[in-house]
Amino acid sequence: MSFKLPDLPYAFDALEPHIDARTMEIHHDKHHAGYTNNLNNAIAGGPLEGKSIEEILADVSNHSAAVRNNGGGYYNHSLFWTILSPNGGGEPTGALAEAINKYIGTFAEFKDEFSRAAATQFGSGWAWLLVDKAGHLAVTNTPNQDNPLMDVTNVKGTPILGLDVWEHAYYLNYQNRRPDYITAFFNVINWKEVARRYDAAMK
Ligand code: MN3
Repeated sequence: MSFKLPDLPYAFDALEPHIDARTMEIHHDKHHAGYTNNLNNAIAGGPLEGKSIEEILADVSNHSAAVRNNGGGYYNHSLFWTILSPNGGGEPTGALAEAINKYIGTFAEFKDEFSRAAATQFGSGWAWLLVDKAGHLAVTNTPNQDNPLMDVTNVKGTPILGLDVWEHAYYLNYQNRRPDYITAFFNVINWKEVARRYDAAMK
């Protein structure tokens, strides 16, 4: 097997009350596990076997829908678990905070823009904060399991923060109230990890 389902870096109930334990368990053990298995099946014995997920996504337009959907699902959730933390919330500091101020606005303006991107993604998808090729920060959203690493997306770059707005990410606790889930998400963002990803993308 090429790709391995990463362990959650905290307990299923660690993010309560913002994200409930049952949702985390199903999301990680069923959904993310499914994307990982399906990606491995889709690339088994072919030219993509042994490539990094970043390499695969960079020219995903040349690959099957199974690779696009499951490769995206594998990558997106692997990032998502790391940018959540029971000790999260608050605001970023340092170089990341300065870049948000420079390219987006105040933290409150960033929160509004990111929340709007998440709320207005029709159907299933993701909201992103990314570093583009010029080293600027941008907010965007993508449908399904697409992400800014893919050559098929409009706004390309390295994602450093992502929010899953598929119903499977929030429906048990929030039902149709996606805006409440988005608000709660800000209480568990691991800004230390987002800043680490920002620094890595800027290197
Ligand atoms: Mn999901």
